[in-house]
Amino acid sequence: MEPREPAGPPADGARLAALLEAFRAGRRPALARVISLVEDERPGFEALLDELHAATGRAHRIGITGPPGAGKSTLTAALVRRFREGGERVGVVAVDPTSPFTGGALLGDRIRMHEVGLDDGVFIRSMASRGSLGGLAVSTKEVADVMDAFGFERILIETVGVGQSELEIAAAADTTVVVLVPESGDSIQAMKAGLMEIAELFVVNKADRPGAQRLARDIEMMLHLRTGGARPKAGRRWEVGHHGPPAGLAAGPPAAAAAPAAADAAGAAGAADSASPEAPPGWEIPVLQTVAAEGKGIAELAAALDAHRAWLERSGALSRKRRERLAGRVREAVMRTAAGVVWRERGGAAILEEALPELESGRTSPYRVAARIVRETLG
Ligand SMILES: Nc1nc2c(ncn2[C@@H]2O[C@H](COP(=O)(O)OP(=O)(O)O)[C@@H](O)[C@H]2O)c(=O)[nH]1
Ligand SMILES: [Mg+2]
Repeated sequence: MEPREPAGPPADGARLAALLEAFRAGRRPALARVISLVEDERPGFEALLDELHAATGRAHRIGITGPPGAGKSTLTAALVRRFREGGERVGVVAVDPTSPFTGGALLGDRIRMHEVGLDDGVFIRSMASRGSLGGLAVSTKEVADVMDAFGFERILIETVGVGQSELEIAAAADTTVVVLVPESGDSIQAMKAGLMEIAELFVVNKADRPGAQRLARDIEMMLHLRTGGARPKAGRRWEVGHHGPPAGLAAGPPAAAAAPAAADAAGAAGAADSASPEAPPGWEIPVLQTVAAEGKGIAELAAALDAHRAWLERSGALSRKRRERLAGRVREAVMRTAAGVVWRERGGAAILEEALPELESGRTSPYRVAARIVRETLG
């Protein structure tokens, strides 16, 4: 685990400039400090992100998700070793809702255990997920941006997938890996949790246990069912066969019309892409088997990750994902700014306070009060 930086006094311009200089010089304490500022959304964090933005966009962002205990951390550690052997520098963001710090610390220990001394090419940050049972912390994506700007070639984002924020995970990563284990009902759980929707790579881990083969077959069958008939979902690209897109892809209504919520969350670009008559060949989702604890299947997984990355570039999907990500950042920044204006700068909190008795007695509704606050602060 990297030590968490103490919050310190509010960052002024000169302090931020010095911090940026140290960051750009590749100093790890500066990286840790910038991550903390961003994670805690401390004053100046948006200015920092603004400064770093031009240096982002090079890293391969890999999301690793799945149920608790599936071996995500073990797999992450194994991948880190693999990438390090290849001379790549790796940033890890571990979002563990069950125990944010011990979870990350465990992962850190697991990676360190196998390393001789301190490896400067690995940086691990553990984060708490905020206000939900799993998924991503609010600022996970920005922390990944910071690591990207620092120069890590791979960024691994480990999250528990429990059916809360699949689209968020998928949006944060270039490549989303779903890890399952041969425990009973896992494939059914995956369907329920929506993990099937976001997987670009399946890993059946704990392949040393009975049932791994069957689970892998079940997943393959489900994938086949999905790709056999229906047209691709909004923002997703399933295998489209050997002869170009299925008829439904070109002829059907825009995907956004069928799934407005999903399209909205993932960005509208997916819908536009689905409607394109010249859709690139699809990505055939591989189902791999690993024994992460013994490093088995990791080379194949790394190769599949590279293949997916190459496909992303070839097909144009990478630039689409990046476009969606950038648009998402803008929306989030607008929300943050607007909330600041409403609640702090223009007295929205006072209007709310004043309305509480009326609200309580039922003379007004939360929606009327909200409308009044927006009108009087932003209108
Ligand atoms: N038998 C077996 N156990 C594994 C394998 N990979 C991980 N484990 C064990 O499964 C447990 C949970 O692993 P962990 O990586 O913490 O899972 P996470 O909650 O998904 O991050 C640990 O005790 C691991 O040692 C594997 O391939 N085979
Ligand atoms: Mg874990």
